[in-house]
Amino acid sequence: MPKPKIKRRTLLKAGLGTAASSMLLTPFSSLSAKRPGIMALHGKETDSAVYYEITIKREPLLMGMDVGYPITLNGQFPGPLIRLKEGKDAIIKVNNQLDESTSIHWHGIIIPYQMDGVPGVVFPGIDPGETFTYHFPVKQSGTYWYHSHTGLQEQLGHYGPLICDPMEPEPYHYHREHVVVLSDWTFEEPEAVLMHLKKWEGYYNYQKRTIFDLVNGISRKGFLNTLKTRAMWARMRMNPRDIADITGATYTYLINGFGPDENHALLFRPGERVRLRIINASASTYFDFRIPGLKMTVVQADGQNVEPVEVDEFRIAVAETYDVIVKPEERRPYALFAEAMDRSGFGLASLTWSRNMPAKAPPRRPPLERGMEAMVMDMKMDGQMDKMNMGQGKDLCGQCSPKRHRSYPFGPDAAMVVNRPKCMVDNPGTGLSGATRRVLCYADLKALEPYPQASSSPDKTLEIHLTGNMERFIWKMWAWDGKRWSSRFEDLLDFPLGKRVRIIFVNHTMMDHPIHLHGMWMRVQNGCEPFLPRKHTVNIKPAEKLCVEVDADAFGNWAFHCHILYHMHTGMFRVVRAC
Ligand SMILES: [Cu+2]
Repeated sequence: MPKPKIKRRTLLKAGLGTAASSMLLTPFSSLSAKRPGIMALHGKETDSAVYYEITIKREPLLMGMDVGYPITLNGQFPGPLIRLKEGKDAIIKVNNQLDESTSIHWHGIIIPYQMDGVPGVVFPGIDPGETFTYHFPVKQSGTYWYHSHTGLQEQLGHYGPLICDPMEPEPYHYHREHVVVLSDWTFEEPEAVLMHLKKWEGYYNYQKRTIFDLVNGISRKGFLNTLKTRAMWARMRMNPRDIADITGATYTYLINGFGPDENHALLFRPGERVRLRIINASASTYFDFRIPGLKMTVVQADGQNVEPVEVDEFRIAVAETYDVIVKPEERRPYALFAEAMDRSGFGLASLTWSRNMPAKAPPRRPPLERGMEAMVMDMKMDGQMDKMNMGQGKDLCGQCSPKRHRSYPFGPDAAMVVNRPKCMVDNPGTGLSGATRRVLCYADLKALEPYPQASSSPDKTLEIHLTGNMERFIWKMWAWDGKRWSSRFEDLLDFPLGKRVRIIFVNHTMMDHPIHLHGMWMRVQNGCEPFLPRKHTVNIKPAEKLCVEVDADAFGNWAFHCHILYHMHTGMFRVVRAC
């Protein structure tokens, strides 16, 4: 077992000594400068285009009280806010001053494939010292983001918010807006993080069960039941608390680049309607986002307008965005509280009327466990069949069932196989279902416009089976096209241009996976036909089947992958060919 490392929080408690000693090791005078948070990038605008320039570097920066070594964009971490205009071209010159290749991908933007920014798929990347100019028409509006698609650079801070301002007025009103970029930061090099994950799957999981949990379980559930449940988890070689691969053991959770101790303040005046554009730019963290004392009205998901829905909390998967409108009436600070899904830490900022009035974090909730809710009927584990009879959820995606395969070709790629996956669009996720407060789920997302030819049946159906082996840290996207299985990067997934493709996702793992399709929208089959919401990233829960439809309307090769950086990097990545 690797030695637990000293937690950053412990270091912080040691006070100035730590900061001072790191400063001695890194003699850079600029370090004392306070990070400004998210700043809008200044550019040039003409009648037909907006022009920006970005320079990418790696440089030391004071992160909280420690010195980090992030990738900066125009000297900022996270990168600056880029505002594009629907109807005008975007012309963005990118200078690479790193000593390695880099790239920028415009996440969620419908774009000519040559400008999509994925090295090895659509372009060779931007070499050190080189410049690449992105030039594309902006045909959409809403909240998005951008990030590196090279190696593990995203974990180093190579990301920022992106807003496309609409041509037409939006169907809701607000007095002011704030961008809220959620992310995860580690002082470890991302390559070291990946090495730790490969060597020992529980490396960052300090919330493993203790003997006290066992005694507790026995008194609640009885001796036999407790042992049975434990034996089941042990047979799957998993821990019920493996909710996230990487946890607060190494991560500091950030809002707009600021840690929970840094009192990042976003201002309001009582009575104002405030729009929050919430972006999950994490490499690996899902957040449960809430503002205790305030209802949030969700008006956009992944940059697309939805029928307003009032919630108390929502889970935001990696790479998703939600826009909410809140109306704080009282002269008091409200906590923007982004709790990591596994409860190992949180991001905190204040929505406040005065910078001197920071909000306090609400009480923490206990660590999550993958309950029986995630365990579906019969699962094949290491060749054994386990039968667990549980109620089936409502099947809102109806006809979208995968074929009943007699066997799967996954082999050691899959630690387990889910034979009867469940539709879960009306379930907000592990640990959130059954709550008395209102928590958003996909079934709540209703597009404002019906989609064209909603009733026409798909021209092609593709099953995407997500598999994982946590012990070996191998993650894959297996595709079944009705004739054959494929899982290799080189095997392109054919989307006939101009046709409608139905994708049925099946998650055979015990983790959530945020799957992102470049270049084309996915319409989620959530029971709201014909008002299905369009998304660029869809979360697939453990043992879930989720169905989406894609109109293959964009020529080119497109990346299609899990947006958990370390899953993508170790194999959960495919390429779609639309032609
Ligand atoms: Cu994944």
